[in-house]
Formats: sequence, C-alpha cells, structure tokens
Amino acid sequence: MSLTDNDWYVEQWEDGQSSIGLRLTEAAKVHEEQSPFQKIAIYDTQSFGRLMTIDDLVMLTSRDNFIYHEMMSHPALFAHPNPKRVVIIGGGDCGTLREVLKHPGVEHCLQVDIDERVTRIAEMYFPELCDSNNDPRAELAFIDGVKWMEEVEPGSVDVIIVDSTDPVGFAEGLFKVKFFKTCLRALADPGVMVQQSESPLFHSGLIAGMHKNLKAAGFDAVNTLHFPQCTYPSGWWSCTMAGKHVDPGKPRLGDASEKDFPTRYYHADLHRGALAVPVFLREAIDAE
Ligand code: AG3
Repeated sequence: MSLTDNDWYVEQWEDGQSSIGLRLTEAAKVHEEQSPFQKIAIYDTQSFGRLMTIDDLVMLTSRDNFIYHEMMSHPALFAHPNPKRVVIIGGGDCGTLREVLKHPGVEHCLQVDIDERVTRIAEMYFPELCDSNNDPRAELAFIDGVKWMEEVEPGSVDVIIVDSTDPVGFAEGLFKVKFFKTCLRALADPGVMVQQSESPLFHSGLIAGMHKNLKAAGFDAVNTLHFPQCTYPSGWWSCTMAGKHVDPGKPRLGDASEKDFPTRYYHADLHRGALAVPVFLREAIDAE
C-alpha cells in the first residue's frame, strides 16, 4: 500500500517537505462540512481512533490528543499561584476545557471559539472530550476571541490559554504583539498566558518571534515547553508561556506532584523536563 491510496489520510507538511499518513477504516470519512469559517472533517482511522481535521490539517486524534491537551493546560495552571478564572481562546473541541476543569481551584472557565460547529461536531464524535461541558464552572461562547480580548475588563483573568490552529488565516493575528498586549491587559496580577507554538524543529523562528513579541508586549518572563505530538508536523510540538509578574519557569511543582486528579502524560517531573529547551532553540530565541 502506498500513501497515495485513498484509504490513507495524508497531511503534507510544506515547511518540512514531509508528511504524516494515517490508515483509515473502510468507513473512512464519517463527516464533512463547510462551516461559515472553515472545512471540518472527521475520519475513522485504523489505529488512531477518530481524526478531526480543519481545512485539511490534523487537529486531533482520539489516540494522542491527551498529550497536547494536558500540556496546554496543567503547566500553565501550575505556573500560576492560584488560578481561579481561566479563558481558552479557540479550543472548540473542548479537550483543553476538560483538563482545566480537573483543577478543583478553578472557579470559572470560559471557552471562546469563533466556530460553534467545531464544538457540536466534537460532541458527536469526541464525546469523551466534552464530558465537562455541563460542569457549572464551564461557559462556552462562540465569538471572535481577538475581539473578546480587546473588550474584556482589564485584570479579570488569571490564566489565558490560546489553543489555536496554525498561524495562517484568521489565527495569524493571535501571534502578534497587538494581541499579546490585549492579553496582558486582560490578565490579573499575577497572570499567566500560554499558547500553542508549533514545532521546535520546523518552526524555531516562529517560537523565537513569539518570545520577542511577548516581551515587546510587556510580559516579564517567557518559557517554551516541548512535548511529542506524533500527528502534528515533525511529530514534535511546543507551547509558549508568558508571565505577568510571575515566572512560568518556576512552577508549583510540589502542588503538581500532589495533584489529586488523573492525567495520562503530565506529571511534575515531566513538567520540569519540558521546560528544558534544546540548544538550537535556545540559540534561536537568544538571537532574536
Ligand atoms: N490546535 C493545534 C493544531 C495545529 C496542527 N497543525 C497542523 N496539523 N498542521 C489543535 C486543537 C486541539 N484542541
């Protein structure tokens, strides 16, 4: 079988001149629709369970999404001394929301995704990611996250999590100084923001640019954490965290090691390890 046969889902990575292929079941594509914002599709794969794509890019699979969702939430929440009010920008599949609500101290988590269809489709095909949607602390809004951030009351959020697609199209603005400034203003004191920041191997320039832009926006300390994500470009992914009067490089690892909720990837020692940046990436960041 070659990857060009149509029983494989293939995403080609232009920036790395490489690709990922997932073998599909006979049912193959189980859903496809064009929402007002993007094309959303669901496939059944042989060994990765369900696959969701947006505009033909892999967003998540049943098998490996836990790594991404745990790393997008727990390190940021343990970097903040006492997070109560959390906002997720994007994250319409609700996987990040579920992880955030595992923290008993969180009083309110608002998910702001522009596209309601992503959430409705996740409810149908990834119900396990949506099992906290009815938690009384959860609130879902289907509006533009950039605009929301511009208008929110200053100092009203403890942790911001930006769970976006790649920085193309309407997600592009999420990587700019202008957006980071609105995040800084929205954050209380202290406050933490974290954003998915693509592949350390393919996109070190983007990560270095984010460090520069976050500092230019006024954040005090910036850290990139890395983790495997075998279905995303290069199989290696990252998130970048920034602190307002708090150092995300010094998380509450004691509390993390005593956490009273289950995770499948994240734990305190791994959090410490994920903060150690490879030499080439450190150099790229320092050169900016
Ligand atoms: N958000 C990051 C998706 C980036 C994937 N890029 C790609 N396949 N080229 C995922 C959303 C999960 N909540």
